[in-house]
Amino acid sequence: MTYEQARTLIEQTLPEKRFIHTLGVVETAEHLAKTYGVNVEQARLAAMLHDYAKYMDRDEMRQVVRAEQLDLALLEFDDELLHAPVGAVLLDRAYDLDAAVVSAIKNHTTGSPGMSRLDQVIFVSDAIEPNRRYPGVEALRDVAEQSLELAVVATLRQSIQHLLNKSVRIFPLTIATYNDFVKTP
Ligand code: DGI
Ligand code: FE
Ligand code: FE
Ligand code: FE
Repeated sequence: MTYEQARTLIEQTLPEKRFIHTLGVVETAEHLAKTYGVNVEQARLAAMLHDYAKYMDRDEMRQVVRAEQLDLALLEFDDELLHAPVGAVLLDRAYDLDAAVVSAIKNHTTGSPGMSRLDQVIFVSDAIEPNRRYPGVEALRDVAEQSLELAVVATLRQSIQHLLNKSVRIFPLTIATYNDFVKTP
């Protein structure tokens, strides 16, 4: 699948506000990929596709988790977690995509221990793209200019803190990713 094909698909699939967010992720992912020596074409494509399933029906997504034998633990946590792995598997089935791109889409919400540099670029770009506005986003943008790994840790710290403040359950993979990226002394 080419970037232009992906762009057409996403423009037709997502509402305008989410499409604008997506274009911001593409811009940031391209910049971070160039900065950290990650494949720019893969970064742009993964960024364009990352929220493909964001507005899919909840029960349809839960059905995909079962049918495609994704992690069943996903069904016990916030439905917001589903769009990443479900989008990845649906796109993988429907289009010819590099495994690296599929992985970056799959891991963009929770991260994953040992995730690739491409995965890291998409994970961080999703959090800091220019349309994002929340307390602390400027500090995250600064860290992302210094170190990709430290930006992953900082992004996880802010998102785990946000989840704690909301008193919602935290998906174990999110914590596992945090533990993996915070290096032991
Ligand atoms: O799809 P986006 O809005 O661009 O961003 P995203 O894919 O990072 O999704 C963020 C949403 O996922 C947000 O509503 C919080 C939720 N989320 C992320 N990690 C966890 C989580 N929710 C729970 N309950 N537990 C998590 O570990
Ligand atoms: Fe998302
Ligand atoms: Fe995210
Ligand atoms: Fe997103």
